[in-house]
Amino acid sequence: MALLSVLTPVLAVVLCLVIGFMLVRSRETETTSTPPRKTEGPKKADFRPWVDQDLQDDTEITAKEEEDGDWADSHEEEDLLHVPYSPPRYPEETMLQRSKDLYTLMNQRRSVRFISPEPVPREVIDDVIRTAGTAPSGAHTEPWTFVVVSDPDTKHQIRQIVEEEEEVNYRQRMGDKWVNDLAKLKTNWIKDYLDVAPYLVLVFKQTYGILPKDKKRTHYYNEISVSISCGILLAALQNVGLVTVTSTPLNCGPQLRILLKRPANEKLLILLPVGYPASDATVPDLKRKPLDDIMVHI
Ligand code: IYR
Repeated sequence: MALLSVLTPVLAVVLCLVIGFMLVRSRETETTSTPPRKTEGPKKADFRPWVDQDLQDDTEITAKEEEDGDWADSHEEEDLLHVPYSPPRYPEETMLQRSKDLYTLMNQRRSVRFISPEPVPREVIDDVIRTAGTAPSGAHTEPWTFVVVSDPDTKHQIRQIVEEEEEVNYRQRMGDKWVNDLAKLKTNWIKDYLDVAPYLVLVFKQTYGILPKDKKRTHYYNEISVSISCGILLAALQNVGLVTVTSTPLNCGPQLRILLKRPANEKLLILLPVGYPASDATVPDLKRKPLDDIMVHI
């Protein structure tokens, strides 16, 4: 009996420890285990990090680092003046004409893989990039960097990186289904245009901004913002009669970022070779979906 009364507090402590340990374990599994997928995202067996996480380039920025970083508050930035805004208003007839003219122009846009080496005026490229920079962005953070490359050596190094990775992509990473889906486009890992095009524009999304004193600034919706700016860039190129192909070289982002000496907060979103179309350029005879297939009017 005496032994039992001595052991009771010991047993109580042991019991508390066991319950506490079990609680901590169950919390850990809740936070670390992935939630069940509702949609048909890649199954565990299909998980291909080089495809699914290609844009993440998280080699240098870990979530931990982001949490620990010194983030700026918006009140630390200046107050913003609001000014009157009155863009031109057109008569309906003019609106209709303009809507048709822009559609006709944009409907002529094609992804072109055969680009002429003919030089393109630098000022035109500057204006095209300026135009891309007019895109809206989350909290007006303008989270884009357009790296314009005309230096032949750098273009060649870009080509070497891209072709080396793309060969592995086509032969192994992309898988048979993807490669078969692309067969009709007659693409492969040989990318002459990376040497030939007078300009390569590598568009980087800034995953966060860097303010004075190394404070970090949140770049809300940075990928959507930069994607919109790319759309405007494509329209601006079409407007001046230049061509490009929206290439997204899988698994090349980190190497290209380092080659171009871009900081770790920047991740490659798209690579655009830019120039006039080659005189013998061809494109696949693709058709676009009719309006009824792309628009729902309620
Ligand atoms: N990035 C490769 C493969 C490729 C992928 C898609 I999706 C395309 O629409 C076209 C090509 C390449 O550039 O060849």
